[in-house]
Amino acid sequence: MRDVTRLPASAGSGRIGIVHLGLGAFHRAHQAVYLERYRRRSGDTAWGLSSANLRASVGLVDALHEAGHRYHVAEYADREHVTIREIGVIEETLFTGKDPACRRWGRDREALLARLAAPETRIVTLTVTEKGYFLSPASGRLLVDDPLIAADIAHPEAACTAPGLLVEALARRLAAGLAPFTVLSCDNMPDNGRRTRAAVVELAERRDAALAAWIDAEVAFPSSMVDRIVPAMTAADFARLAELGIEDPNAVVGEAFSQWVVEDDFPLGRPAWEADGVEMVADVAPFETMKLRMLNGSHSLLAYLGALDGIETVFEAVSREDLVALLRRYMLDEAAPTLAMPEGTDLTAYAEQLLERFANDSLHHRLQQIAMDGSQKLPQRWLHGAEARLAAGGEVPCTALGVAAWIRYTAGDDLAGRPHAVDDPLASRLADLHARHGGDIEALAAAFLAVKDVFPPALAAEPRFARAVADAYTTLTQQGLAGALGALSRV
Ligand code: NAI
Ligand code: CS2
Repeated sequence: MRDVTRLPASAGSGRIGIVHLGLGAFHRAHQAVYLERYRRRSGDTAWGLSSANLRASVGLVDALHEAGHRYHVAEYADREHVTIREIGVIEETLFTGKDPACRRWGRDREALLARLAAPETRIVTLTVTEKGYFLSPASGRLLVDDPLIAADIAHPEAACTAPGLLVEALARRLAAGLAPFTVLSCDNMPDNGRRTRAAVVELAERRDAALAAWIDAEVAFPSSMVDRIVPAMTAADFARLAELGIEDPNAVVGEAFSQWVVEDDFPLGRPAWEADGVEMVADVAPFETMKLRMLNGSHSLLAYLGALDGIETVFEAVSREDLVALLRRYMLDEAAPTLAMPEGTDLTAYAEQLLERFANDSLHHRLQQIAMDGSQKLPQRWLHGAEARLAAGGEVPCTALGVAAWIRYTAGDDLAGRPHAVDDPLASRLADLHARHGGDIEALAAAFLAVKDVFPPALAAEPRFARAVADAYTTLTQQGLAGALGALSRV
């Protein structure tokens, strides 16, 4: 490492203006970093963060508390250049999930609800993963039969889901005559503001129609596009940081690149963070769709195809020419034509920039991490684009190969029979489909395409797509990854 820049943390203030739900790696390396930059530049300390986990892990919540909420973010441009930032904007960490020590839910639930209902809280941000909204990925409707949502409907004051906590907090604000906070989703979902609104309003409707109407009319749910590759930490990451003198169990590592495009709709105000790199726009949808289909769509192709061939990381995957050729073709021929971008957007340059970012050899971004929750990710990454491309008379062979790889991946082992965990809310339902149709590829593909929470009905009913997926599955399982990519390059 030749070039190490170290930036000390801003001073804590004890003041909290933003509550965050989902204290994971990404929050620590993205939203907290923008706020840190803002505070260092402006000196404004009104926007401290209270960050909560509603699920794993209580360990991180308590470790950050012990560390005075200070931690480090290492931003790697490449192997030689890293910026190490200490972060001081988190003022409080809370845990409302199931405490492994006492096996009880909701250790800090009341503290979190009080924080959400406090007049100083003006913004609530979320990174609770796609499944944390409890929406059908394909339709965007609330999963009212999910046991946790059912529990939040039955006992709203003891809410355990993100939508449930937001509804309860907003009800308390309404009762106290306080204006509502702005809700800003920072998860990789299309129209993430509109979707979050749908989850919260639909849940509120089950409780009180007047509350639901107030939320729908008064609460701002701006959408945002978030981008920074922040893989889960590995032992090697901690060891590399230790070599630089950073012994911090709460540290996170990410790429130097970072982007945040936000719809400017904050009735109670917001940090003036434009000068710190946040892009404030009127409509985020084109940027969000571009990022989901090009970046995340490529990631998911690498994840399922690579994992089936025993490849471990994104970097290893893009060291293979045939996989890079697949990504270029997917991005330029299948994703880009479906995007309606503002004048002057160069999607070819964007695709090349993504390939460079994937080739960052300082990141150990495991394909298994990206492969997680495929049922929640596929619609926005591949399927809506494929539907549009087919409707316009185009072909989607790369997407069909990706879908075939995802189906094969959910069987729970790779092409050489090595087992892997399938971490997905629909895992057992998908395993059942394999058990029922495993020997009959056409029936298996048809059964997967009939999963309505994943596949849009028009795409599932498109015979060209069903044929392409079944054919790709056959090639992939009979000829392996190289064979399938070779066959694809000839059509
Ligand atoms: P992580 O594994 O470090 O953290 C996951 C967070 O989600 C934790 O706070 C966990 O408690 C919470 N969570 C998981 N399931 C939940 C549920 N059902 N209800 C409530 N909370 C739940 O993951 P990381 O890296 O922080 O990513 C989280 C999300 O951030 C992603 O799913 C994605 O939407 C978004 N994101 C992540 C990027 C990355 O590179 N890591 C980049 C862009 C967006
Ligand atoms: C990845 C993303 O885990 C995944 O599914 O595709 O989290 C990706 O790293 C980010 O969206 C990059 O901004």
